[in-house]
Amino acid sequence: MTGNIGIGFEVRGAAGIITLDRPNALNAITHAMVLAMRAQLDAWIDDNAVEHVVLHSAHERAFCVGGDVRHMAELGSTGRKEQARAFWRDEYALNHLISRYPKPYVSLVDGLCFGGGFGVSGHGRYRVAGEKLGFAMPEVAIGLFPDVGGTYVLPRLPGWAGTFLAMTGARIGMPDAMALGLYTHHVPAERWPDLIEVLASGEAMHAVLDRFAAVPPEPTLKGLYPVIDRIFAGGTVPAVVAALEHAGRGEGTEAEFARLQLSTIRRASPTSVCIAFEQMRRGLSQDLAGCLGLEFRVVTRMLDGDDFYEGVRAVLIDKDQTPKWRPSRLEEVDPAAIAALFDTPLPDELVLPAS
Ligand code: QUE
Repeated sequence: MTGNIGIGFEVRGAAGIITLDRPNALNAITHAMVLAMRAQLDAWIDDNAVEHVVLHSAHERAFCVGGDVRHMAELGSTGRKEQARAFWRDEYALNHLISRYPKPYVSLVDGLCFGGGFGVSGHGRYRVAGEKLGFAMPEVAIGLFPDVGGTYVLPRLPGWAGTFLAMTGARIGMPDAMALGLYTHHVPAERWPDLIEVLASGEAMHAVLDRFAAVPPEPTLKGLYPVIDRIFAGGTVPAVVAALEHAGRGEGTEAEFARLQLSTIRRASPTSVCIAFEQMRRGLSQDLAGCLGLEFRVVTRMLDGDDFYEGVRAVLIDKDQTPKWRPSRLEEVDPAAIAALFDTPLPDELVLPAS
C-alpha cells in the first residue's frame, strides 16, 4: 500500500486513507511526501467514491515529528535555498488546503506529533488523539519557529497556553492537548482499526467519531494553567523572562515549573524565542492564509541566518545539544530586527486564498 516515498494512499470503501510511512525518520515530511499528498487530496475532491479522508501513521511511536528539517538545512547551506523555500511554500499551501478541505478530514494522532506533523493534522475538521500522544511545537530548539500555521492556532488556544507552547517548545500529553482543544476527540488507539472500517462503510464521520470517543483523563498541567496565564501574559519577552525568574524563586510545584521553563527558553535560539513571541502577538489579527504568508517571509529569512543550521547540527546531526546561537543571549536580540522579519515583503510572497 505505501510506496517508497514515505507516504501511501488507498481508497477503502467510502474512505480515502493516507498513511505516513517513513519509519527511519519518525515520518518527518519530505517535499515528495507533501507533493504526493497534495495531488491525492486534490484528486479526491472530485472523486465521488471518496466521502471523507483519514490521515494516520503506519508506526506506533510517531505520527510525524515535523518537516524534513535535516534536508532543508543541507539544501540551505549548500547553495540550494530556493529548493528549501519551495518545500516550505508547498508545505504551507498543503496546510491551508487541509483547513478548507471540502470533505470531512480526520487525523488519527498517537505518539510524537511535532511541528509539520501538526501542520497536516491540526487544521483538519476532526483531530483524534490517542493515549500516547506527545504534542509539541519544538522548533525554537533548532533555531526555527512554530510555523505550519502555529501563528494562527497557538494564540487562539485558551489563556496564554499557546505562547507557553511556542516559546518553550514544551511537550504535552493527550489529556492536556484535549483540554486545550488541539484535538476534537480522544479515541483509544486500539479502536482505530475498527474506526477506520466504520468510516470505510460510509457512515458520517461526525457520528462515528462521537460514538467512538472516550472521556480523556484530567489534564496533567491543569493546576498550572493559572500560572502559565499569569507568566506568559507579560507583554514582552523580557517581561515573560522576569516573571519566570520571579516565580522560580522558592519551593513547590509552581517554582519548579517556572525554573524548568526558564532553562528551556534559555537553551533555545534567542532569535527563535523572540520570533515565537512575535507570532503570538500578530496571529490574532490574521486569517490562516495571512499567518502562513508571514511564516513564509520569516522562514525565508531564517535560511539567510545562522541559527537554523546550527540548531539542526546540534540537535539532529551531531546531537551534542550545545548550539552556539548568534546572538547568544535573549537580551541581545534587536526587537526592530524581529519586526522586520515579519514586515518586509518578499519579491515572491506566499499568497493563499483568504479563508
Ligand atoms: C524540533 C523540531 C524538529 C525536530 C526536533 C526538534 C523537527 C524534525 C525533527 C526530526 C526528527 C527526526 C528525524 C528527522 C527530523 O526533529 O521539525 O528527519 O529523523 O523534523 O527539537 O522542529
